[in-house]
Amino acid sequence: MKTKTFLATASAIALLTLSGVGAASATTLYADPKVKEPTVNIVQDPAAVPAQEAAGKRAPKTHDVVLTTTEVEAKLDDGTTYTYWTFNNKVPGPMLRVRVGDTVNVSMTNAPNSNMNHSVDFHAATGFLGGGQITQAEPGQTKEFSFKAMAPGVYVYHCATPMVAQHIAKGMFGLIVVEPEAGLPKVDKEFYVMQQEIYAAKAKNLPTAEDDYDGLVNEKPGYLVFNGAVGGLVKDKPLKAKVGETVRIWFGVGGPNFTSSFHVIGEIFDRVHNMGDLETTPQKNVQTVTVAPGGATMVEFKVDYPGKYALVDHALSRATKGLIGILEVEGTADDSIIKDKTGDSRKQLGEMEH
Ligand SMILES: [Cu+2]
Repeated sequence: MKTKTFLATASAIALLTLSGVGAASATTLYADPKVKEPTVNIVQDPAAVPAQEAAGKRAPKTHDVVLTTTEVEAKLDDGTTYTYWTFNNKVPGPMLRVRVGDTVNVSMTNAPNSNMNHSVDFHAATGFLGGGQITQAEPGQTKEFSFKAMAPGVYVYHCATPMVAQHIAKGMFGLIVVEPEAGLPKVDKEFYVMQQEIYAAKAKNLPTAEDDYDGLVNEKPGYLVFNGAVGGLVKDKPLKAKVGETVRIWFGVGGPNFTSSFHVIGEIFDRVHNMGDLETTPQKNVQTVTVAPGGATMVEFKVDYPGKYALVDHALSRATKGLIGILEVEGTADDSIIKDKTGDSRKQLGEMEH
């Protein structure tokens, strides 16, 4: 019954806000209460970053971006599934990469079996609510528009169908990088990580986490995660690098509400492009970077020592709700960088996985 109340209230709010297109229809609005099975793995691969172009100016290009909005049952935590709303069955949706001056053609289809309307708002686009005004799509509909990438930066895109906070919290967000005219310096490894809250709770002895409307409006999430699921970037898809490599993390916050204090335990960011700005000289030697909901950053560091590093929001109570990821670094240890003189390090590395 919790789901029914949640959706009904959400659609009532939808009628009062923005362009007013919320739920699809009364007959398809309410979720089937039967036990649901996971159908896909929604955890976005942190290595799924579009290849970097060679640095140097080039003529503008046109990019075709095809997005499908879906509603799928997937693993949220061990023994727990959840109904996600996604772009292309992944959380976050696909990372997109263009260069300033390029044109982006967006074709967004709302899957025919969706129960809700969906849409997309690109923070990199100017006008028409970033596309949100154009792309409101009922199940089965396709909406198309194009925009010019006018300003370099790393930007969030997200569903902009009321209740927008609900659509974001259920997984509908991603990043688009608009590279400066001359491109970006080469690095050895690039990763794509996004943070979100999930407002859901699991009833005792049930395998499915159900949406928690009161939690959503009062900003009390049941879960906080990187790339969609608890443990998604720990056991399922950790980040991997080798000693000596330069690592770049494209980090964004879908939110919808919580600001991240992004930190990698055991590392220092050599360079931080704060607030998604790719043109200003980066800040150097930063421990923790603040990233707003609907905001992003680019951080870079060289990995100097092997082992496991933990990606966290340094508001560390959130780690207890799932907000932790692992960067695994292979290579030869250099005792001059750090040295374990008591032998406790092995034991503690194991603990990081829980
Ligand atoms: Cu949506």
